Amino acid sequence: MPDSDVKAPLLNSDPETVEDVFDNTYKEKEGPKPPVVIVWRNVILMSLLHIGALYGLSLIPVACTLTLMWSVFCSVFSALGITAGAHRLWSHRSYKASLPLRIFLAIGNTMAFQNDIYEWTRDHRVHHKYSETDADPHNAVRGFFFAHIGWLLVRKHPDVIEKGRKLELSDLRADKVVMFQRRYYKLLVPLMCFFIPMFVPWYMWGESLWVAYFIPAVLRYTMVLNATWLVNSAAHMWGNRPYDSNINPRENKFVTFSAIGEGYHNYHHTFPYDYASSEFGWRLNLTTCFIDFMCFLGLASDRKRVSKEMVLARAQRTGDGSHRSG
Ligand code: ST9
Ligand code: ZN
Ligand code: ZN
Repeated sequence: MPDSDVKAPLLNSDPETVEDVFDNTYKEKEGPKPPVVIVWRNVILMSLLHIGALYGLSLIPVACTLTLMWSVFCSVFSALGITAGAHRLWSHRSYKASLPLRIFLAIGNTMAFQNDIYEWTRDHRVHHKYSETDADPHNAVRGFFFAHIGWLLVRKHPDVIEKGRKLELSDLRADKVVMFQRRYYKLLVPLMCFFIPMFVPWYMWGESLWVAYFIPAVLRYTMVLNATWLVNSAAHMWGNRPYDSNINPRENKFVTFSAIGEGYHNYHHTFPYDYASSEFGWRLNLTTCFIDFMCFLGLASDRKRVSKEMVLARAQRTGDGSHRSG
């Protein structure tokens, strides 16, 4: 792995560090919890989306090979818009990206349709800072279903909004790409998430509009959504905790595989500023390969990385004993 510009980790007091470090001074409010308010519009839309995706699965045998290849391309492109974009770049600032790369990632991110980058990042920083508490948007203590999809079907806990409003987000407001995407999001999402994935196979190689809508658009969107949600659900419940056994996030191989490198979640919550989101560089980590390739092309720089010594020391101090170096 090229590491010419890989930097030592920043200290929490470094001005470049974003607010993604766990705040152990926050205490959940005592007394009864606020009532759960179901948003039926979201329940209906998410149900229809998942029924459409199941139908899309049944159409795979009649789809052109090129359509299936295009669906894989759209999956990887939209996934990178989340992993390399909203997550490692905008939420954690774990490396720097040039304008063309930020535009590329924002397009992929819009294809992924997981709320705009500003909203995604705000929710994600609040997730790291108040993990597994009322102020965590997808608090995994409330169970697998809530952490996976349930949190998008109900009104947020007031503490999420209260704590989220106090976060420092000026870096996002200063990024023209982020603010442009936010401003035109309602227009750009139907175009990038549904229309383009459907139009290309129909126009370029004569796929039926029906198949082109249900496979590269609906099925691909639903699969990337679920792969992402698994990081919040499965990777907060099942797996080892080699780096910090005091926190819930785990190392989960299945999630790592399906979320192109984002399942090393015990490592990630312990060292959120590491651009590789893992101790092991390229291993099962397409996102890290992509960021390194962008550095090679001169489109990215300043990758932050945690040293081996620091990882080992932390694993010995707070890990669950399952750490294997190398
Ligand atoms: C989706 C997101 O799926 C997925 C994110 C997953 C994150 C995973 C992270 C894991 C690590 C990375 C791994 C990546 C792996 C990728 C693998 C790929 C293969 N702070 O929202 P409202 C304010 S989206 C501060 O309506 P309600 C807000 O600004 C799917 N303020 O709350 C507003 O204020 P104002 C598609 C906040 O009413 C007010 O509060 N999208 C915060 O409770 C009300 O906001 C959907 O389905 C905050 N954190 O409704 C949309 N939050 O009025 C779903 C809110 O002043 N969302 N505010 O502007 C909704 O419909 C609603 O948000 C709701 C809550 C019903 C869920
Ligand atoms: Zn994160
Ligand atoms: Zn997490």
